[in-house]
Amino acid sequence: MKHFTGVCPNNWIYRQGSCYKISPKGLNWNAAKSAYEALGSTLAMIKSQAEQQALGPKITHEPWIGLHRDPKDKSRWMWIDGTQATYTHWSKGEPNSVAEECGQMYTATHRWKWNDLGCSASLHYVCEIKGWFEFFKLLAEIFLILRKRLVKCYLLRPSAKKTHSRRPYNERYLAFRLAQF
Ligand SMILES: [Ca+2]
Repeated sequence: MKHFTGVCPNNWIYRQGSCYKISPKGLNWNAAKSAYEALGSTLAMIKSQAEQQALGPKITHEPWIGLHRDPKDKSRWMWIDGTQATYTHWSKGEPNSVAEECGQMYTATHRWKWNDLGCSASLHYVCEIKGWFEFFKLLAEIFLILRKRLVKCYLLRPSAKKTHSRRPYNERYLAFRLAQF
């Protein structure tokens, strides 16, 4: 994906289809959560080992991530989009206190592992937005799904005596065309 250096705003980091930025100043977890929402970004959600490995080495300042304890069951962790955290990368012995309800990522000295921490602490934080490439890919997918449905309706219409040979939905072709951007 090295060709898509222009997919993120200036000074954001592009990794695995998303853009990330570490805030220049510290806030408590809830204030950090709100800080960039108006811009369409969220606190970073790290849902796979691949994402952790791609993002981890770029992390400084031991920032907040978009991880918090489930208010209905404090033993469980969830991401700010409401999904349960199935992949986790806790530091040894963490999470270590139900009073610590928010998640942060350590830096290189702790191999970018995670820690639970009281949400009122003032930390830098990592924001995430989807890269423009992902946005265009989503638009193209929606277009192809709609197109496929329209073609299907046309073929099923009883009065339609002729059918046209149409290019089948082809993911490889889509990927090829998107790579031309
Ligand atoms: Ca802790």
